[in-house]
Amino acid sequence: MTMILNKGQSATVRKENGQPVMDITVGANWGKIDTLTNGLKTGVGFFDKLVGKATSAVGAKESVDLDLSVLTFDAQGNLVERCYFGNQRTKGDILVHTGDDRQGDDEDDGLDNERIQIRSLKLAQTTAQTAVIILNNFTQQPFEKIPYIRLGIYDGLFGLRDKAPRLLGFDLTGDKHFTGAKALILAKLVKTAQGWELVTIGEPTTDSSILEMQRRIQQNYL
Ligand SMILES: [Ca+2]
Ligand SMILES: [Ca+2]
Repeated sequence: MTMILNKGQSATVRKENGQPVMDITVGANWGKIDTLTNGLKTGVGFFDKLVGKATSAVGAKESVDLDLSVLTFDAQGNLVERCYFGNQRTKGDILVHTGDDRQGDDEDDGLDNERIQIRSLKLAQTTAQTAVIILNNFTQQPFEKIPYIRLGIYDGLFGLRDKAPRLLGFDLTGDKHFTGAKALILAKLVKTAQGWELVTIGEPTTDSSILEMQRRIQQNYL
């Protein structure tokens, strides 16, 4: 299932058998920016080509450092844990990050560049009431400059190279809702008496850091 993420949209997701989602993995796949294409669009002149700028730019790509993170909060809205590039394993390996990709793909390989496993059963035994999945851009290019950004939420725990059954897919490529955006609040898991409920959010933001996003979440999304 591929869902279009609209601003402010939220939908509760359950498995096909109606059970709430349990252990899940989230992933992000994205590409580098083709600087030659962008350079031509912004007007590399004939003289530039003669002196070799255009030639030297052939095959040159600009790195894009997207960062996938999961932040957990207690019932009072206090931060419990941050799983991100700087803290790849939280206590008890409840949240596990596959490692920081700081570049993006040269060519679309169809594989996620970063993934985070969420052990929901173990998470339920902590004070965490909400787990929020976010994506921000460390290198700060707006999303519309990035050739593709695809996100997935998978049913189960998977490493970076594992084939994973998708509960949800989100394709931000060319989506005008994300023009100018540099970050995204993707979805949240909310603890209920019946288990965790997955609620999509799809809110684009211009936040430049995980800390800014954390504050925004604490003010508006818990
Ligand atoms: Ca990264
Ligand atoms: Ca990839």
